[in-house]
Amino acid sequence: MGFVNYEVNGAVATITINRPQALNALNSAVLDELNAVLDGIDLSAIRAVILTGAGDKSFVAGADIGEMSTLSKAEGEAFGKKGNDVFRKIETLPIPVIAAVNGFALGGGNEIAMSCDFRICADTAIFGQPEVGLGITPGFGGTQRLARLIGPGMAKQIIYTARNIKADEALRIGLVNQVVPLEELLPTAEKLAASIARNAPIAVRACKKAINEGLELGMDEAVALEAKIFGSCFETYDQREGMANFLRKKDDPKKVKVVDFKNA
Ligand code: CO8
Repeated sequence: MGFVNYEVNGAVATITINRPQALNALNSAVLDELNAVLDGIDLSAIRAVILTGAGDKSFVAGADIGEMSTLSKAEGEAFGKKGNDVFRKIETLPIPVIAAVNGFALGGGNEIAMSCDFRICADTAIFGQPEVGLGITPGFGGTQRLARLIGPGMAKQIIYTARNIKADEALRIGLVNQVVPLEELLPTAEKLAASIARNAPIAVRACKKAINEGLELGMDEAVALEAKIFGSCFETYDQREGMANFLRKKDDPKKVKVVDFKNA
């Protein structure tokens, strides 16, 4: 595919938005390809995904302003829905997705990063929602996810002022989890992904579901959902073997081994 690269290394897949001549801006073709790549992930083998941008300047510099400039109201709404559908697919992918933000994450770029499970970024990264300066609202989930992620007061300030945010501030306000030098970004993301992939996939997926779906509920319903998901882990190979391994280690430390979880 032309605009989106997909690479697999063991149980970790890396998706790279590859349109560096436009700072990886998202036009319809990029969104269509990304959608197809997400549909093609082999969920029986892949346990974590890294999402990044090509080049060392930009993660994603937003939705394509040229493509949007002449849209009608109906076309604007349809374009917003197209992006939202793809980003929701990322958010609800059964396995974790880590955004490795390697530069500009503006508008749709910040929005796609926020649809990932969490974000790490290069010290050169710049975040922002510049839409009001272009006469539009954030339309790929920004008004919703930024407020949920960093709180409505800070989200409103960032969105209304359209100001850019550097990596250190992004870390301070909880938009990203970690800042590293640019050259260490992908190795750090790969290490994180590998450490996730080593754990029981059944349990990791269940945690993602419990956190994402629980956040939509009141606390009584949320803890009931947690109990149900917790219960669903029992009688699985991964639960039986994970716990048996702990008990064997306790019995005899020489019996320490890495559990070969099977997602079963
Ligand atoms: N769309 C289209 N092309 C872009 C975009 C973009 N968002 N960003 C950069 N490019 C292109 C430039 O036009 C330029 O192309 P060319 O070489 O052909 O002139 C190339 O990328 C390189 O960009 P610059 O020369 O501008 O590079 P600089 O280093 O000077 O500046 C910036 C980098 C600061 C990132 C600058 O490019 C910029 O401000 N880009 C726009 C950022 C922006 O405003 N993004 C938000 C867009 S709106 C959005 O994302 C809304 C999402 C919701 C949509 C809802 C739909 C209804």
